[in-house]
Amino acid sequence: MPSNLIVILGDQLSHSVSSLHSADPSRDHVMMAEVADEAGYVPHHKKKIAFVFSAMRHFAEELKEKGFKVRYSKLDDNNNTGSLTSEVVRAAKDIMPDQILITEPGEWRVAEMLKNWSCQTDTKVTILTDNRFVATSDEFKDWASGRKSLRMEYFYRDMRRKTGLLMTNEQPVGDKWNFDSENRKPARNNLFMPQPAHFTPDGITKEVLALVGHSFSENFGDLEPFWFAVTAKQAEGALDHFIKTALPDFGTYQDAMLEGERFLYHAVIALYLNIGLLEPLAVCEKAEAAYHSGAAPLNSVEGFIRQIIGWREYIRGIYWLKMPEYVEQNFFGSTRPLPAFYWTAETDLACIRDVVTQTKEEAYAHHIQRLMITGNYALLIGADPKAVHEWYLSVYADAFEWVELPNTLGMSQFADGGLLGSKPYVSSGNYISKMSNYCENCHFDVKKKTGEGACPFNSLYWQFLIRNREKLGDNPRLGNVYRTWDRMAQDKQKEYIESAERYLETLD
Ligand code: DLZ
Repeated sequence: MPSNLIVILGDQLSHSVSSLHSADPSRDHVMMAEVADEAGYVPHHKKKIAFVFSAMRHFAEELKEKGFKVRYSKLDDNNNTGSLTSEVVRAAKDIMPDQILITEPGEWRVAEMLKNWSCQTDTKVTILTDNRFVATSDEFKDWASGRKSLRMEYFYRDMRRKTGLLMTNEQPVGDKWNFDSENRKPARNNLFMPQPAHFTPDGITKEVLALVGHSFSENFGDLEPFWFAVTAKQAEGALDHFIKTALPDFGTYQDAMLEGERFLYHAVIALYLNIGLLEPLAVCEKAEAAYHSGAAPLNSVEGFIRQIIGWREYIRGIYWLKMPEYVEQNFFGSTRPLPAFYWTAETDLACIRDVVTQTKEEAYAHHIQRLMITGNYALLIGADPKAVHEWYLSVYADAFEWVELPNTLGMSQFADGGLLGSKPYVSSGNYISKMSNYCENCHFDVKKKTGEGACPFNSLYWQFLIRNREKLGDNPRLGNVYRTWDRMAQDKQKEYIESAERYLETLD
């Protein structure tokens, strides 16, 4: 049998990953590398870098315990050459393997990089399918081919059939595929608020925190307190804790927002799934078991499972179907730079201040904060979608391009012109006021539509729809909205447009 150099990337930290399937500790070498290029291609949040490095180091230790020879480059090793490619070249030269083995990377940029490895090392490179997803990218391409519309719902139903999750005799449990009509309730302040499981940094994590604090001192975000899980065992604990304390109300309050309540009933496990500490199917099976044992209701469990085998898989399929052109999409031709307060949180808008502050402190915000606060605002002001994408990719610990890019560019910014979503996710202040308590302590008045002191979302909402009417006017889901505008008195329309334009000038 040929000897292998098995390359494990920072988001491939699963013992079941395909590159390790037939690995033989007595014959093969594993290599992992902390490199400046991966840590620096966008200005990642300090906590995100610490999370990835600490989980990588823990995974390397686990492999060593299994008897593997692990060649691990720490970021501050003297001979670390700073890129994945140059570290692979260096390792291949020292180890002289018969072949280099790697599971396909999650990101197009890295997949391109890999194409040069064979000639740069003069060694055969074998790339294996990533088995940690329910559908392979080729299966998704087959599903997508010939379809007029690529809506998630039908793909999701196929994934339910494929996995058998929440199915009885080919029928969905509860006789419906989707229970969202029972979800989306606003939260009240006096609700019991569970918190995600916290883990105390051990020696390995402390060493990483010192390294990141020193090497990335200028990066965005607070490094400490650091409480993320960094091993599969801890991540499993975080999942169990979520299922016990928050899953029952996950569905009901999925779209709610409360100032200072950073996690509500969300799982905060995407970061663990996305680097391989949790397996998607095993996660869903645990949630399904909670439903069958009566510990969690169907609306919550179905909504949770849909996020994982529906949305997450669908988004990955779109990424590989549409890259590399996808990242360049800009349907509205938006060019405005992202306001500085996306990094500083220094703004009078209470909702943005709250979301950016928690993003800075936690490297986390939940999906409705990302979609309807920072995403909504960026879309309304006409921010450059690529700048918005780079912000999301940088600031969230769970953000890896395959999942973040379609969510940001497609779902949130409608920059793909409606491939992913049937209409842009924009709202006035009214939606924010209904779903949160942000407006109660805001400098701006959400009830005031235009003029001094009015909530900017109100006029920006109409100005966005009007300035993009040529592109959106035929959208059937916006028909009512445009009819409301057309019925509005002309002087009121003028006030909205002028108010928004005055506000936008303040951003210039
Ligand atoms: C996100 C990340 C960071 C910050 N650092 C590393 C690293 O030093 N070494 C590594 O192998 N991977 C890292 N990653 C994850 C990679 O960027 C990831 O493999 C690609 O995004 C492909 O999905």
